[in-house]
Amino acid sequence: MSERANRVTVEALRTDITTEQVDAVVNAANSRLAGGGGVDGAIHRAAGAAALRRACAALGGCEPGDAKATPGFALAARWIIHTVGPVWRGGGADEEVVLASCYRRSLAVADELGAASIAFPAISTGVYGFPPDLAASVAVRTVRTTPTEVRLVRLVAFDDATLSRYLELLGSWPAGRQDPM
Ligand code: AR6
Repeated sequence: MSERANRVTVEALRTDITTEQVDAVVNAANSRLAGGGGVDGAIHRAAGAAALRRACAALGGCEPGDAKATPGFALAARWIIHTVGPVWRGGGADEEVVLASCYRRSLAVADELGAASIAFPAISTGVYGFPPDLAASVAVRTVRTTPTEVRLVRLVAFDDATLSRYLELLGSWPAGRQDPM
């Protein structure tokens, strides 16, 4: 697959993903889609916890590396794409493969929905313990090389170190923007 397989613009920024004005925001969920802490908790609170809990319950769970969508409810985003990252177990349990699958499958679901813009949190780098630098490399590599109809990908950092890593990987300090490849 060519590095030029898609014409996506990839940006990195530091923000609270619940405020993103994109077609779809990605949630770093758990396999029961039961809600939780971190970005999952923030998304549930901002979208409206009761409505989102009901919509998630109807999806019947989600395997690590897979992704499933609900409406965005009270978010500015029209959809929430719930993906389940790998729990870091030292690196020998296909964690990188599963994490790459989260980004790929989320883009595939975005394509099914017709979403043109999507914002990703740094999946698995919180409670699930995936090393942040390695996770950023997987994220950038995967969104750059996955064929998709999505035109804008925002990689949302919640801390300066993650933002710096994204910017370094995107090779565009300080703007954090990568125009069509
Ligand atoms: N906006 C953007 N990024 C955020 C936000 C926010 N509002 N809040 C946290 N982050 P985590 P995981 C960053 O723990 O590691 C949940 O309980 C955070 O700084 O949210 O995939 C689920 O239910 C970190 O860099 O997700 C699962 O049980 C990143 O989001 C479990 O945690 C991911 O951290 C999933 O763990």
